[in-house]
Amino acid sequence: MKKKETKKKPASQKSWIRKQGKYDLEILDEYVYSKKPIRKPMTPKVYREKKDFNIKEKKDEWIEGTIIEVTASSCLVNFENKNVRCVLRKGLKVGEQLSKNIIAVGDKVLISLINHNSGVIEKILERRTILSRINPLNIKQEQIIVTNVDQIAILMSCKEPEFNPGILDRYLVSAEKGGLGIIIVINKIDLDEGNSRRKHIELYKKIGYRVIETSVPKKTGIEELRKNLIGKITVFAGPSGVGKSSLITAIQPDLKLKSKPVSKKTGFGRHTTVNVKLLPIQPDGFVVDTPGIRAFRMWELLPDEVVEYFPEFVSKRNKCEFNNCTHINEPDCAIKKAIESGEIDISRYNSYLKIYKEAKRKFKY
Ligand SMILES: Nc1nc2c(ncn2[C@@H]2O[C@H](COP(=O)(O)OP(=O)(O)OP(=O)(O)O)[C@@H](O)[C@H]2O)c(=O)[nH]1
Ligand SMILES: [Mg+2]
Ligand SMILES: [Zn+2]
Repeated sequence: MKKKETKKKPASQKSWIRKQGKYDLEILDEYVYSKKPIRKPMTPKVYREKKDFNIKEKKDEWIEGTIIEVTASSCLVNFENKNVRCVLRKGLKVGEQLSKNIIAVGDKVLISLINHNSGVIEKILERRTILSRINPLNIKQEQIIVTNVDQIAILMSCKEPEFNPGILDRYLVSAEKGGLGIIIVINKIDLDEGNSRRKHIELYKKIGYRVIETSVPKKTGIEELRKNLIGKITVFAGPSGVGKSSLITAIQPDLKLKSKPVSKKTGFGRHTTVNVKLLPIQPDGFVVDTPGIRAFRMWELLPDEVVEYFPEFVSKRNKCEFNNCTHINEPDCAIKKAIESGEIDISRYNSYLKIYKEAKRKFKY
């Protein structure tokens, strides 16, 4: 139940939101899928090399690995199913770009070994993709969450929390913008007695998305999902409580990720997962469990580009009467005609409208 608003709104909107305790949550919720390199990366001094390890540069002995975890003073690099704790050599470059010793989970690196369980990172290889968010401590800064992600598994549950097409569409737009492979996972099908998920599944399959139905207690769809993860880095995303951690644990039981029941009071999850790690799955591949997010806002999305991220709109938009058609009020709009003929679903169009208007509002400032 929503509490009745009693406090008076102060002059500054920001301070009001902060007082209400909403501010941090909203900023933290700002996930972004982007391929762009970071201009001004955060350079925590903890990443800086403290000692010189007196290892001669023997490039032919460098081993390629993947950073799976970053801690305060070092990081964990995985290669050939082994984990080695590594520190950074000074003045490292990311690809050809000098980026002051910044490393991130997902980075492909070349390391030289000191002994069987420790080493030094000699080189960070070019990043293929970057998944980032706004730095919660400095909203002008972008912060890397994980790099080199191949695909995203967007999880929605049938119930607890209720399936929400609007949120799913926001994740989809964001993933399309980042050029990631997409798997829609519909979890908790054991709770969906009336098979209400069917219409959603048909809609997204028709658009061309891969859709996998799963249930953790009934072990349905787990194998199918695992097959889709082999050889790739896959991020699991979706609102809190939909079962991301439970599903990853079902795929790879030795991971034993924490999960908590959704709150009876709010019907939402409890944001159980906090830090970002790459989790190795057998026989080959990694998954990333992310904290659930309640709200989802777009960042750096231009109003006119929104339509590009709705695949079923793309082939239609050139047939509009006006070539700068926004598909809202213009006459002879091919997208609106497609809604009338049933080719485009109204719920997808409503999502388009919401995201477009949001982008437009932001674009003004
Ligand atoms: N009935 C049913 N419950 C499930 C299923 N999958 C997960 N759950 C339950 O849903 C609750 C939340 O699961 P989590 O795995 O913690 O969800 P999460 O998405 O990781 O949540 P955050 O870490 O908060 O983002 C737990 O009580 C799970 O046991 C499922 O397929 N069916
Ligand atoms: Mg979790
Ligand atoms: Zn149009």
